Amino acid sequence: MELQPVKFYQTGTFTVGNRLLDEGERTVQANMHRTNSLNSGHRACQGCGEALGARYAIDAAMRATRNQLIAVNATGCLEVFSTPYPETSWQIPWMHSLFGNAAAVASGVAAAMRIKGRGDVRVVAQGGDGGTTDIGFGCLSGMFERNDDVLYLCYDNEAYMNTGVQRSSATPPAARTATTANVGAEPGNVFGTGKNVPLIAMAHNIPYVATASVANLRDLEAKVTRAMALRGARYIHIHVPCPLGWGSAPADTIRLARLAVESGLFPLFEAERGEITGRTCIRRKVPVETYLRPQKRFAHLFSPEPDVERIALIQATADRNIGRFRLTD
Ligand SMILES: Cc1ncc(C[n+]2csc(CCOP(=O)(O)OP(=O)(O)O)c2C)c(N)n1
Ligand code: SF4
Repeated sequence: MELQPVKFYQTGTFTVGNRLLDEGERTVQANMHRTNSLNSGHRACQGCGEALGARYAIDAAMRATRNQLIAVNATGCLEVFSTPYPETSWQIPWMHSLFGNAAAVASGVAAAMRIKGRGDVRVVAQGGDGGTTDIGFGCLSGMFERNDDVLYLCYDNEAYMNTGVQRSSATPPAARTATTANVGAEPGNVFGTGKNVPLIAMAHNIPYVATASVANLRDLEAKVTRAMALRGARYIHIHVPCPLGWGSAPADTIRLARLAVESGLFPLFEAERGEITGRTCIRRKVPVETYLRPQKRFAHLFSPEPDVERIALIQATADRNIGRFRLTD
């Protein structure tokens, strides 16, 4: 009988299975006593990166606060798929505010806790990239500027997914959405100047800013844990692939998240009080093409002919990130 070769599928990646790690290094999800804050039964699509990211982030925040946590949620997929009235998948005190004011509501909840002498109860706010980088941006900047004691988690799936994939200011260049050009010389999102909210958050000199990805869940947990050890305004921007909006296979969610990191398009870093304090180096740099190709939102870049010029522009963005954050040093 022919033997099947052993497949070291995890070699060279950051996703080492829990069973291969020492107990202390395992993810929260490996713990039988985890809070399971976002419980099963919700209505996220198969392979939803946002559901995965939220589950790990909030469970880690629960562990870090000994379960003394209140979450405020902006309108968006996470809110809609987890709480179709009168049901909820949340196992924690959880409030839905409006689309654009989660940061302000969370600031109010944190102030109320302080006045009540319950400074031990910690507050997180969470929302999608639309709710964060566009409509909620003013409230978020105010929360940063006042240094309110809130951790804000942005789940960046790079468009307004809940309402049918409209472009946001986090949508990458060339990506097709329901509100970008479908035809013409340059279909998809424009190559604008971009809007990098982690860097804008850093410019507020707040105690903690980080980027994270569902490609590296232990890193995400560590960053949430670090953030919860600090007081004041904190921000974590989490890259979460969306199979529906990206036109990708549900089984490819983690692979795409990893390719975004390893191409340099989504750099992982940490900053305290405006200064970079940590970064995750790329192990094996991949060309952006490897990341773009499996996603239908970028299909026009490869068919009928490869759009060499625009692919080169995207590669230049990745290379600029790699240089800026010294990701291959
Ligand atoms: C003031 C206001 N405008 C528009 C809407 C409709 N709306 C609800 S969710 C949503 C999109 C949310 O997108 P995003 O914040 O990126 O989160 P995602 O669904 O992608 O996770 C929109 C436009 C609303 N609820 N309130
Ligand atoms: S549309 Fe995207 S973000 Fe929304 S539930 Fe589906 S996969 Fe998740």
